[in-house]
Amino acid sequence: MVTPELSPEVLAGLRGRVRIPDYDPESVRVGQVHLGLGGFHRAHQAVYADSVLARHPGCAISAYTWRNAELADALTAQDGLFTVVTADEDREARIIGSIRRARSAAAHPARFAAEVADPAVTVVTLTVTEKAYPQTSDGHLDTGNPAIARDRVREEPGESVIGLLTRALAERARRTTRPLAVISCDNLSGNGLVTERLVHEFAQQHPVYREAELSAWLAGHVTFPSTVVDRIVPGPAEALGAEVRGLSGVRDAAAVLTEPYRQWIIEDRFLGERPPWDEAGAVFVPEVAPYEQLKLRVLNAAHTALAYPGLLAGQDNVREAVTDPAIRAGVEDLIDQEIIPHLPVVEADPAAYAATVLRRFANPEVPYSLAKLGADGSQKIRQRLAPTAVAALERGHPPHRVAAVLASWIRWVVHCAREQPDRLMDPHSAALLEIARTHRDESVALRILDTIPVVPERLSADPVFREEVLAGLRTASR
Ligand code: CS2
Repeated sequence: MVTPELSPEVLAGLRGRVRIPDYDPESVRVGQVHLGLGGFHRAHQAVYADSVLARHPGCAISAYTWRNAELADALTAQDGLFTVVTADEDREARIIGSIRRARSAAAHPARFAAEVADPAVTVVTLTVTEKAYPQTSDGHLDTGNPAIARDRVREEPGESVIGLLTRALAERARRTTRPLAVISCDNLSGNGLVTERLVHEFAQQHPVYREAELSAWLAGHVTFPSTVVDRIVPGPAEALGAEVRGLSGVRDAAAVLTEPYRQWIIEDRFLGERPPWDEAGAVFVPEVAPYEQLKLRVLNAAHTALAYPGLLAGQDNVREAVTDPAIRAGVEDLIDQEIIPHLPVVEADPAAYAATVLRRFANPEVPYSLAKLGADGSQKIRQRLAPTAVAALERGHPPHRVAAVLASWIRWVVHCAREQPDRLMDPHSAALLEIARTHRDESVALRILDTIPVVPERLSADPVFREEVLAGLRTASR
């Protein structure tokens, strides 16, 4: 017998086998536009929306991948339906119906802009990764970024996320006065503030939007709440398709596996309606900073600290790295000796939080790939580890554990340059490979510190920090 594809027609027949939407997906309306439709969005924001749609039928999502047309087509073929499998003992499978439309933004930029301009839309969410927010070392829009530079002089920008988003907001300004919230769900410190600043700067620098005084309009109609999102969602796994077929009896080309834990903290900064995601467990707070510092500086930093030693040891996923005694000891020392002592005051118990995080990393059901974790190191180190080193230096403590993480990333760059250049995934990979090929030993590290903005200048120019990075490289090579 041919296994049927997931579709609205088969949904009712799945009741009892898997959890299905408690509303009719075909009768809900889009109130949210999302950019960055990957596994994380499907297992996070889409689940929150799914949980509130029965009571709030205007909260469905129109989601855009950045370039991946294949995924958008696969979801469209399933009428937006997909399965989330939660990796706990009973492997719950739940069909999510909140994504009503899926397209690629690169292929449909005008459509994206028109949807953001729709007065029924009250919120735009983004999961576009750190590199989509190009910043100079002092936090301004990086006009040297090639996509930004080209978008700045295009009548209809769309090559960069910031350009496309600003274009969509300009369209909204022409169409409605209803307020909108743009919510970045990326692992950046002050993600709302960063998005707001970059969009305003783009609007001020683009000739048409400057003329239209878009920035002033934005100030009165669009807020950019900061958020902290947390859920470990490993990349696509081949075995998942077969598991979903076993659980629900249907084929699903967009199924996603996730750990049970999820968290969404959102700054309460809305001019209009606030999305009712709190009914699904999201928490609105006046200030996200304490949550953000804990999550970025402990969880994300530990992830990054595990990635490079693990990759260099030939490991495949984070569980292998966190259960390797030597690598684990290094991360525990980093957390205990440098991260926790230099955290700003947080309400939670950071040591208990860190212990939970390391347990989550060791979950055998969630094999998060080190290749994915190690990608975009230049962006991640800056966000996750640099603030700890800055705080340590301010108190006169040489941050040798953070420097050791930077050293392990540099060793990974050198390894890739020598043996597997394709494995270095980074917006700066061309420059990094070039440095690693044309410099020797310690001068590789110094050249990287001098030319690649992996840490703020406050660190890259600091003699103590530079010496610590070199010491980290020497220790590793002994
Ligand atoms: C990870 C994050 O890929 C990465 O760099 O550190 O995606 C992490 O899994 C999430 O932030 C967890 O919430």
